[in-house]
Amino acid sequence: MKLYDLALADIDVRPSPWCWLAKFAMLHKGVAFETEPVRFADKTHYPDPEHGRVPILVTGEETITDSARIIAWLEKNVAGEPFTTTGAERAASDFYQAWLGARIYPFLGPMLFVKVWSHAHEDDKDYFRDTREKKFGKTLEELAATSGLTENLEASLQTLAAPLARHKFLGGDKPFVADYQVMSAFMWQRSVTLKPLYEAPQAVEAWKERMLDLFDGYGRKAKSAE
Ligand SMILES: N[C@@H](CCC(=O)N[C@@H](CS)C(=O)NCC(=O)O)C(=O)O
Repeated sequence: MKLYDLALADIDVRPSPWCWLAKFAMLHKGVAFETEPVRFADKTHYPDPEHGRVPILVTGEETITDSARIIAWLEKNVAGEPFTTTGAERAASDFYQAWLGARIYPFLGPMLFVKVWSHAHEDDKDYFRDTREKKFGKTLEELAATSGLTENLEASLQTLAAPLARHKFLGGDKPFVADYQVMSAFMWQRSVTLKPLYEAPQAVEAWKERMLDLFDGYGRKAKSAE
């Protein structure tokens, strides 16, 4: 199976949180796969240029776009450890995704965009800047200077520390899909810098280390631009 994965100027640096979610999902199911790096601007190498977004999974017979559809496809077609076993887990996964969208990405994104831009391939720089600045109506530098990013992010991580102070993983004794959803945001950060950008509670840091150790250290071995 081939997973199309976004790359920066260094082809081994893979920033996309949605691609990270798909990679964790493949690893969780124990599926052998290779990744195919693609750039932001040139969509001609995407298996579905019209869709123009990654991750895209090509299985041989099927081309599946969107991380949520990839996860649903894996759950249906691949035996092995399920991502969720109960309705409560599926509801919790929906909650974490909404929480990421409301309480993590709005603060982490503005912190990271300039860094992603600075490490993007020269051919991608204008495209990345233009698309993000149009979306947010501010320059990347203005976004990075938004007041309260650190404070807001740190407050959100205090919330994440509540389950992680009592459980090894968000899934309890073992990771379930929400662990991958949340860790994917931190893999985005890690792909551009290993330097600390804010303070995280000890319970969150310890969980991150456990997540990096999973699957023979797949996340830990991933290359960072800085
Ligand atoms: N909902 C989609 C989102 C995919 C997405 O937005 N991917 C971004 C990378 S994180 C992308 O392909 N960006 C290419 C671009 O900006 O043109 C999913 O979950 O797969």
